Amino acid sequence: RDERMKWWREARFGMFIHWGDYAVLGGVYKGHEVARGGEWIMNRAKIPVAEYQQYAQKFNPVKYDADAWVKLAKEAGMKYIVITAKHHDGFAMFKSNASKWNIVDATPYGKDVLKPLAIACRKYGIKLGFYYSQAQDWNNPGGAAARKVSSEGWPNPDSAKIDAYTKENSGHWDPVQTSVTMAGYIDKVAVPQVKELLTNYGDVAVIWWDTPTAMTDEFAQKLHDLLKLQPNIISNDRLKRPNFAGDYKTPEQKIPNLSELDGKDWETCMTMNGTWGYKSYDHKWKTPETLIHNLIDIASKGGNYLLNVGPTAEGEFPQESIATLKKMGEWMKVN
Ligand code: JFZ
Repeated sequence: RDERMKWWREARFGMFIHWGDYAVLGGVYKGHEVARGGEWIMNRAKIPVAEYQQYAQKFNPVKYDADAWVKLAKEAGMKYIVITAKHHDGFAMFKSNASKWNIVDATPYGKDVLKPLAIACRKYGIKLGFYYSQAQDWNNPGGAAARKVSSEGWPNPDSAKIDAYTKENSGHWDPVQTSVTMAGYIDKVAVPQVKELLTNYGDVAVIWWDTPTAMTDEFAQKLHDLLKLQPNIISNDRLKRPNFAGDYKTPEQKIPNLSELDGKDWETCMTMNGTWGYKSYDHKWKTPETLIHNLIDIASKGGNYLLNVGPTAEGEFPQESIATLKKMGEWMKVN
């Protein structure tokens, strides 16, 4: 394990990328600004599955330049990248034979975006990791949905009805979501997709699980068993608690106090503004000074800093993120 963790322990700084179909909406649904993370918009606004999938028609990241993204990460002093291969909306950013709800089959762009990223990472000596939402999946039937009710930020005239339905149906809002069991989803979608991710992209350094809603130990074991496909892979602690602890802890949006540290490996992930997935109107950018300060604080306590970028549906990093990363790079060069 120590051998496997060596590069990670020295890395200190990485790039998180939250990118998916939700970038098309950019935090706005039917003219309303929907609260919280842009990547949660389908759930917050309780958008029906068939309607949400229409937005993929507008996902056409023709400006995507994997080489430029990785080069920028490298110049900022980052040593690894973790990208959302599939977030809670179930949209696969790669060619998948397990579900048509993927970037190749469902968008006019028609290309796998992970392939060029893997190539660029190899070129620049940056480690590549995949975020995979193993439990929550709001589009592939059988996937879980967080048991949150209320359509925040979207004044739906039917919200009382939807909230009642959601409460009775384990967080779901569209009948199609419950047409398959979760076991069916795990076997037919999650397991084959993780297999695809761990076989088709060369070395995968990290798998970043998230929100184990409704996971069982049995489901977790099936996914955990696939890690043998990548003997050096490192995984976080969000597959299923407490029996699948992974290799490191993931305090989110905060830096632990010295008294909270217990000698275990940890990584703090953070946004540069207030959202993970792109939001057109979130201008609350943290300054490069703040982020450099965070990096120093985290590094001095032995942790890693995973700093997020939320690209647009056209395939570009927000200008503010680019400017900040360049500033951080300048600072890294002299320190
Ligand atoms: C999850 C996701 O729901 C979110 O969209 C984003 O991808 C983020 C990185 O991870 O959100 C969480 C997960 C865990 C905690 C908080 C938000 N937590 O443990 O406090």
